[in-house]
Amino acid sequence: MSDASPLSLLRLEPGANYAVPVPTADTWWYIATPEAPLNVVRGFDGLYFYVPPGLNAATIFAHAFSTGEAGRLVITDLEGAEIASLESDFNEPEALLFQAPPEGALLRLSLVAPENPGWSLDDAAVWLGPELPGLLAPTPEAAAEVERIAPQIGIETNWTPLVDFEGVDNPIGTIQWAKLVPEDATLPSYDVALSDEQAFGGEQSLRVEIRFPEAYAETGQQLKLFTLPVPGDGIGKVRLFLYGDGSGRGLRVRVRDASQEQHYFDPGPINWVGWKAVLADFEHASTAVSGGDENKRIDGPTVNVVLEIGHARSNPVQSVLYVDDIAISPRSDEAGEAR
Ligand SMILES: [Ca+2]
Ligand SMILES: [Ca+2]
Ligand SMILES: [Ca+2]
Repeated sequence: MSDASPLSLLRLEPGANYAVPVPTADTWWYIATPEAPLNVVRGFDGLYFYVPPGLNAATIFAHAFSTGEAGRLVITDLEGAEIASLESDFNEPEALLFQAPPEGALLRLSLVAPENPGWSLDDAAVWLGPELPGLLAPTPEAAAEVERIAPQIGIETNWTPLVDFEGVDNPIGTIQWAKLVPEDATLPSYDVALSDEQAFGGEQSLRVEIRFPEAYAETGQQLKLFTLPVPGDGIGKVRLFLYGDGSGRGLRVRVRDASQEQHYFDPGPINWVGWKAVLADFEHASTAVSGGDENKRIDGPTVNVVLEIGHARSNPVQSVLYVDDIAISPRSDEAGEAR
């Protein structure tokens, strides 16, 4: 090397015999979203993230697909007190569910070696649930910036809770099959009720059990759950949490606006087990609109949120699902007015 060459010193820490460039900017973030997970080798000890206000709970996922490779996710507050942890082989993506302070918070996440002596920590992917801005920061100060920068990169943080399924009154007002079911038929059947068996936030959620006969012939059958009218105007996104059963059932989120205009969003099949956020983006994604005032805007003052749960022959004959914490965010072009 000649004397004129710039000299960089890289110190290779034991257990991390590779180097990653550290940005020269004052603050920077790792992307850790469901679409773009943070892929790490041998974990990390301390990255910071921002929990927006208005969440009762939130999720962080890890996936260490190789057998024997595992890890331990640990969430602490900034003083180091543990909030939640999960040790698993993470052979399938698995969520650590934790209680979130309703006022929002800055928290610290680590992926450390598992305590199980038969497991080791090596390759793993980590991402924040879709209810959280999917950015991990090297410092609390950088994490605090996420509230400001998240909207600029399309991450919604401005949620208003609508329905939490607490209390005694069921906010589901109407339940219908899409295809007529004969009155004397015992199947298909449904049982939809408030339940304390599972909750994403609080103590209760909505339990939805549906049963079909073997070899059910009707195609395109769906169970439709309509909320009672809930306040909303200029809605951009609807978020809810659904405890999936891995059944692969179709799911559709609909909003019926005050003019009876129908807005449909298809988030894909229920192919997960456990709690997961479902995000219905009525503003940006390709959604179907029909009827009503045809202005392609979700107009208030009140709307009905509708969940449509499908059945196909490839699906099991019975499912039990849970729904919790429905929230809305305003259209981006109206967000200033709504704040
Ligand atoms: Ca594994
Ligand atoms: Ca609840
Ligand atoms: Ca409309």
